[in-house]
Amino acid sequence: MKKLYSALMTAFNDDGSINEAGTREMIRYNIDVNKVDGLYVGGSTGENFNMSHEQKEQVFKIAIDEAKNDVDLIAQVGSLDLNEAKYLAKFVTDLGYPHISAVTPFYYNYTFEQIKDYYNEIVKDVDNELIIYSIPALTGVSLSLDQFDELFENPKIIGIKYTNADFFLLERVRNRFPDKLILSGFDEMLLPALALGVDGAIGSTYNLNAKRAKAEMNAFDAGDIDKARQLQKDSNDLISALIANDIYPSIKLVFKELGVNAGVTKKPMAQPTPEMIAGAKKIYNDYLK
Ligand code: NAY
Repeated sequence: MKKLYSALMTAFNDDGSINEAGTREMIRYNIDVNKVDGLYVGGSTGENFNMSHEQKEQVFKIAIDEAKNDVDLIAQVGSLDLNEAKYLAKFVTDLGYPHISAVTPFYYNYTFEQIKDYYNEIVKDVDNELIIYSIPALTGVSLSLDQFDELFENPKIIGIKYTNADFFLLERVRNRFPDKLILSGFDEMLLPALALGVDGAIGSTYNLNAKRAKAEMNAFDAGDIDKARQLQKDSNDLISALIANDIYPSIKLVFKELGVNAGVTKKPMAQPTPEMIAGAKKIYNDYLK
């Protein structure tokens, strides 16, 4: 069975502090209403790279406390500060997270040897399994087929969160590593990723659209490609509208329409404007009601 994970959002207050109650509401909504298979905690959608160290710890604690053993949990611990990444890997492992993930280190144009060392260091002292978080559009770091192969020499590195529109590479990766976990990261490209044999998907829009995405996965598995294409089209109408309205704040505003207090994004992310709020109401009415 393919798995669907929501990339968990963090509810913030206007002053940039974490709104714990709102974050818990989003977790519950994902588990109870969306019925996702898991949550990706501390990723891009969670605004991890906007957060202080204390806030990262706080979110990891809230998520596992609220989700308990109801769904699978993946904690993204990657950081430009390798010591922080190692600390968080141990922190979440001690909390009971069954998987960790780490973004490729970015900004300084690290060599592959340095990237490899980063991953091996993160997993060295923890009894946990790591999923590489590859998102070249945001990090500028593209790993090649052979480089994935080298990273997989470490048995604790078990898969890739593949947030990349390079389907040639995805096909190569899938076929070179049939036993590795490959989770697709671009929600608007779920269907082509399914066609190439991914094991599931992680995404921001599944916070709102998990049922449609699950139905698409089921249609694909049943061989009903026409239905899967129609569902992808319906999803992409929603995703296009969310992107045009600024995706992260808009998902939170649409959550509010669903009765979930998702707070706001943390500055310097955009704060809601009257136009954005009107846009989110329209998105809810047009695509989710
Ligand atoms: C993360 O860590 O939260 C993710 O990478 C989730 C994947 C999302 N990528 C980003 C950059 O937000 O769900 C996607 C993305 O929002 C969606 O496909 C719309 O482009």
